[in-house]
Amino acid sequence: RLEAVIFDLDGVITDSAEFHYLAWQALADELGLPFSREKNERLKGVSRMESLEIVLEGSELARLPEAEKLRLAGKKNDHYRQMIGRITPADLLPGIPELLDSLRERGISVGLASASLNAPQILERLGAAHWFQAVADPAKLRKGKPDPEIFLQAAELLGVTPGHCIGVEDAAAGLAAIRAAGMKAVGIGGVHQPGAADLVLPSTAALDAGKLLELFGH
Ligand code: G16
Ligand code: MG
Repeated sequence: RLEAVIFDLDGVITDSAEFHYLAWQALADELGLPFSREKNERLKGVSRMESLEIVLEGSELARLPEAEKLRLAGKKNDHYRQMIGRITPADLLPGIPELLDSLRERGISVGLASASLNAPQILERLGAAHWFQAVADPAKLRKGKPDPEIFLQAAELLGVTPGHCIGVEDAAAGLAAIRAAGMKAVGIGGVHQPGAADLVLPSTAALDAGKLLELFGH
């Protein structure tokens, strides 16, 4: 029986990737480092400090002491927080409000498994916090996606068995995390390897409760 659906945030609930991109671009410009949309693709679903390592790659700044790196990550986050201050409920991706309403009507629990430390504020800005019974805390994790830890933490907070959950993700590392957690995986975006997910949909507009229930034979 399907008991819970656990969502990734960026790329599934809202498109915060664009703001992450602009914030990293601003930091790279300040540091005089090259940065591009191609490089930004590698940052999706990756933690802030791991993202910084990718941004600094190939530059002598990659050898800075940890305290300096934390300061640079903080600068990126200042840019990012300024940008997410402009998010409104209109930034929910297509079909998401309808899906979350329908899961609630059916008594299916909803959780969030985002690597972003800013996720609670983004849910507030989107007016979406009321749909989520649990939000995993990435600060409490030892390992990021593709490790299953974040999805398992969300399931535990919801009090559900992983085998009765579906995880929804746009990134390959996130789909790997869902499958390693023993959950059914739904991939958004249509660029996923065969076998990466139990169901792949081109966008959130194609996602509905009926398709999720079908994965459990309902
Ligand atoms: C998101 C983004 C990543 C970002 C990470 C950490 O993950 O996809 O690009 O680096 O969160 O964000 P923050 O700097 O706000 O803590 P997800 O898991 O929601 O796709
Ligand atoms: Mg994502």
